[in-house]
Amino acid sequence: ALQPTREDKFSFGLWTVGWEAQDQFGSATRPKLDTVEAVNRLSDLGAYGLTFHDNDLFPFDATATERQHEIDRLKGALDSTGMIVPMVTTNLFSHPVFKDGGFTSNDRGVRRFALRKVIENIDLAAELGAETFVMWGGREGSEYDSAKDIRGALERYREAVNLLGDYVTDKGYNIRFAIEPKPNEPRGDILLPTLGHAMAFIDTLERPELVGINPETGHEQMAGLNFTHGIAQALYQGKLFHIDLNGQRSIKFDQDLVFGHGDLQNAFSLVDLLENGGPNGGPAYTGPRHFDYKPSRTEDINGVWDSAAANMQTYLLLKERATAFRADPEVQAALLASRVEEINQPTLNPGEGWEALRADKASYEDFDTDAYFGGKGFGFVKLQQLFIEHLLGAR
Ligand code: 3MF
Ligand code: MG
Ligand code: MG
Ligand code: MG
Repeated sequence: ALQPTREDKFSFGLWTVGWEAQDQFGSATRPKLDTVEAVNRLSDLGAYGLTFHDNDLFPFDATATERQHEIDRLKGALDSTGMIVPMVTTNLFSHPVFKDGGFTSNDRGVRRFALRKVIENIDLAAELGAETFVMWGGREGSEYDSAKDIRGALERYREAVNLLGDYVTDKGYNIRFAIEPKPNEPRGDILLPTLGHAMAFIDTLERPELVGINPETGHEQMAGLNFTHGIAQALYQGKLFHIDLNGQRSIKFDQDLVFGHGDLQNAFSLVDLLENGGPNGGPAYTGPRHFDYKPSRTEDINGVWDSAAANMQTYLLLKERATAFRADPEVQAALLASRVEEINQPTLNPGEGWEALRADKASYEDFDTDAYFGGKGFGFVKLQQLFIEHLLGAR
């Protein structure tokens, strides 16, 4: 069960295993990884998909011939392995031209260039059969409140996403967009910093049904938020179009650790939600399990593949543990005692409005508050300890 298969739908960004490990303070510690090698090795390890930014595959200044050459090499590797490209995204952050943003740069010429760069890349995504197009606006934001008109920038963001919605609709592409929130880094403050901000923004679009979110574990945790809660809300609102799984240890720079190497308890509740939180205890999410992590700077190429395998193995271990947790009669009894399912019972009776509620003395005048809050507890700690025992493999 711990050997990944294609059915598990594990995918990796080309920029993850391909990261040469340059950081703010030091140069690269690994050589460039070839695309074909990345596809072959990920396929051998049991992944089903590769994702990429345009400039992970070919350089920013590639000629049309060079670009096509790299695309053809990728296609060859996909054909020979059976790997697919479920998602494509655009690099609107590496080149200096994007230093004040892509869709929301104060410079209108840059905004038009950014839109064109995305459109060219959407054609490639469609050609490769990708169904999700991620947009991470890492440079959309500011360091200084005086430097950016935020309402104007949101209006330009909206204009851009609306145009891209027109594009895929007019072209008849089977592509949906997923906005990836992040609170900061590289900008001091990034627009659409959390999944909640992003979902509220999506509501303002002309084609909201075409746009969802791609939340990343570490990004929400950088904002001090509970990733599992956020994913649950995204599912509730039908907006979980894609997911970036990784590890983060508290509020600091974006660590991009292996999935589970950060907040392991939250990773466990997340896998339980994704795998068992759907109808009749089945999966709540059926899309790619996409890893957006960085093999640590200390690792050589063997460490890269060890870390890629670790992401998938940890996910499958947590999935196995979550199944055991749900099947344990003691857990079921504890869930019942904690009344966890009762939240799904409507608070009002069928057809009841405020007048009937006000007329119901049992709900207020005669409600025995002491019986509930003076006496019996909810038993949540006992339940959580069972959760921990399962996570630790003690049951
Ligand atoms: C940065 C990211 C990005 C996005 C990517 C699309 C460089 O923190 O997470 O990766 O994930 O642009 O998935
Ligand atoms: Mg990250
Ligand atoms: Mg990231
Ligand atoms: Mg990401």
